[in-house]
Amino acid sequence: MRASAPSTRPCAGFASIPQEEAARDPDRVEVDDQAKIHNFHLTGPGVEETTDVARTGPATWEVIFEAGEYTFVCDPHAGSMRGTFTVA
Ligand SMILES: [Cu+2]
Repeated sequence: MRASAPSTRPCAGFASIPQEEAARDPDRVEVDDQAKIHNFHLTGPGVEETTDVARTGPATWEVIFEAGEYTFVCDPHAGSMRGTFTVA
């Protein structure tokens, strides 16, 4: 079988993926949940991760942060245990 040189025309399925986005490595978020009455719930552009309220111990998430505002909250105590940060 003879291989041909790749076309310079982009393949339709990949044409919309920006080069810099395709090459990005995920960030690692490490959570150490030390109580059975709390959790850690992180949401924002492209991210939806949470620990279980009744479970304790470490959790590691691989996420790709995008520009925008992210919120972290303890769901049972969302009125007081919460915060935000912005990814520029
Ligand atoms: Cu809590």
